[in-house]
Amino acid sequence: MRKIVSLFILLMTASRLFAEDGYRLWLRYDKIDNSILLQQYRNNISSVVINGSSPTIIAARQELLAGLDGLLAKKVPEAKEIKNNSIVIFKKTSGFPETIGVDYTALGEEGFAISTLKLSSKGNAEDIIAISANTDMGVLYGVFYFLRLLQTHQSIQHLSVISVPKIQLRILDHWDNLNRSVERGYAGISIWNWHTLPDYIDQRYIDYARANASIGINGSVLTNVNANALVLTKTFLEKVAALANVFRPYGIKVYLTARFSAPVEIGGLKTADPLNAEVQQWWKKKVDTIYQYIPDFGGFLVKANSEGQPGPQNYQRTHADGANMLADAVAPYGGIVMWRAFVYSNETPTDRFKQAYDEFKPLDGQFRKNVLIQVKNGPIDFQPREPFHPLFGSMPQTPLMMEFQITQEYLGQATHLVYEAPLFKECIDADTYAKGKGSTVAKIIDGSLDNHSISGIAGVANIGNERNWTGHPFGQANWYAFGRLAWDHDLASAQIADEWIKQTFTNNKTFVDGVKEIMLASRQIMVNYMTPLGLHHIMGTGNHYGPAPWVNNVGRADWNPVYYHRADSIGIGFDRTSSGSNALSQYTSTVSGPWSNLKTCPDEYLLWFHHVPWNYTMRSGRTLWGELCYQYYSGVDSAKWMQQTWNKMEGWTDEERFRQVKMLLTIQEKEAVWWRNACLLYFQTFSKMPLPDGYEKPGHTLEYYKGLRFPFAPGNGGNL
Ligand code: GCV
Repeated sequence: MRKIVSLFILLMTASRLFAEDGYRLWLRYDKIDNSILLQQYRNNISSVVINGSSPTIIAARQELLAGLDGLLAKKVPEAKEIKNNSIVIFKKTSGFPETIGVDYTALGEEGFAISTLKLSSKGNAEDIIAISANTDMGVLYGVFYFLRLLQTHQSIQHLSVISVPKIQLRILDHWDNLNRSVERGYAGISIWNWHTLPDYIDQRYIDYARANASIGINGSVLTNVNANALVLTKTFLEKVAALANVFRPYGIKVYLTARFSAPVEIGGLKTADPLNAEVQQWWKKKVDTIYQYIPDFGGFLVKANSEGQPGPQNYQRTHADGANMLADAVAPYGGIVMWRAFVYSNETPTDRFKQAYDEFKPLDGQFRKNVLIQVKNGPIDFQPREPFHPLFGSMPQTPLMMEFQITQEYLGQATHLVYEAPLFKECIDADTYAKGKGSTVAKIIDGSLDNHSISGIAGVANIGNERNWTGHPFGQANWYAFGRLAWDHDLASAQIADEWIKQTFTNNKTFVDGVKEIMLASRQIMVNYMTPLGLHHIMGTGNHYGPAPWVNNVGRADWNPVYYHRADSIGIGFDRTSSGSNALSQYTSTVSGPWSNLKTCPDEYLLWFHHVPWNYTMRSGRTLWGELCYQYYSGVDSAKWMQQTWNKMEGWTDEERFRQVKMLLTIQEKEAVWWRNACLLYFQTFSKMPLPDGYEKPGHTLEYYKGLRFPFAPGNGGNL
């Protein structure tokens, strides 16, 4: 009996040792489980030859050796000399080996080449795989790419890869507070442990850098845009420097958020007026100090005169005055300023949709060369579906950065499986027609449409200190997809999903196909059960959790859902045509033309732009009310389908994550029902129309849904 108990304990311990907790993300490097392929790879990789000794090359070496050890389940020796089937990694300028026929001018600072070739060594022509670049960072990116080929079971014969990022600044924005709470964070507290920094370097910092480098992210804004000036004090700069030291070998620069009133709050000045000489001097000195601590500091991200944050308008100055003052301070060091266009004011009587454009478009051409204007993907606020922001295409003289939200503030937070690549792609691929057909948002943010010398894209991170980093295991896919698209916005959502699943779970075809299907459908499914037909901003107040289209009592008009859906006895939706707020006039006529006309406006944007009668006949032949019901109900049906499809995956992946996702999909389905019932019961008080026959009746009354409270829902951070 004792023996059986010990065996049981041993087995339990062993299974715990190998438990798949998600910490390794997509960098798992487990043994290739296809024996034929494994043998081929082993035959093709006999040794590794590494030229160089910089910290970045050391990181590349470690990654490559660890990756090969794991994937091939054998120690691949490091060799000094090239042999047959060596993998050779080197920087072009190292002069090793002399020439391999790669056009290095095309690779720039971060690109890389991976080539299968014959190289002579001591008179023999050896078959090798060369991973080379102009810079050490290019080499590291190449190593990650090569490991991905193995992880996703691709051929490594006849390689001829050239990969160059399309956008220069590929940044994660952390909305992390100094007390470690994370605004709109759903995966625990901040990974930055300010209390134990700078002396304690958590392994997570290194793994964070590895994960980011593996997908090409090269910047990290450590702090919340609702900023705390204390991060600019020496006590914190020392801690920031410690993180920068960890990230540097991985090509990641650190950035900080600059609180505009810092000169007053921590500098003892009476004003933060950007045109005041003392204030300018204060920032210059502050920047000098920052660069003493962090010589490659990236620059500042600023939220100003938005949602209560201080800014230049407090002193009757413009956003350009504010941004330029900071830009002048960081310019001598090569730093940049990312100034956010997310501005709207309750006091301004115009539609919130229009306000960023109204404020920023007139400033085009007035910003310094090292300023980028960071624009959210939609004009309101990261909703499940938004039309692209009208500033894209409207400020040709200014580099515009994209700001996506990876964290799922409005997308079911950390309990809904929503794969965001299709959402990102929809926006990136949108055509602004600013310079005729083909003037896509992608070309604006990569700088090619208007020939800008800097370009950038940011994603608000979904990372916290939960063991698996993102709370929902599929949240990792959104971090991954952001990085991959930031590197190459032409990649397809399906390809990104495919490679993420293979690296994160398994290459098993049944699993890959099934899960990919769920992922690719998930965004539209969520739109259907939350905000179909162009509804937007109808979630709970403050925590933004769950449905609350009835809220009409928040202090500011533009924080109330009723401001956005405008339901009344006639119909529903926000008239943004010329007979309404005329926000559509902010787009080129090629874009606004079809959207302005009720008959040609795509269904998915309908209620963004039109107040539509309840009995209006839709393309489907249903009335608007009927269509709304149809979409909400099909959203719930599809959420059920996601569960059923996932259930078929049992046995194809580890039990631990299988069960985790299964439980989360149950929550998602329940919440989809909640969204559907609460919204339809509420809108029915205006439409006065019945639910179509055959639809399951809501399980509760509208009063019940209205009475639900969630005082401790995560991510609120004390802000709306
Ligand atoms: C960081 C929305 C969010 C806020 C966020 C703000 C912003 O309003 O709810 O939490 O604040 O956007 O992007 O600045």
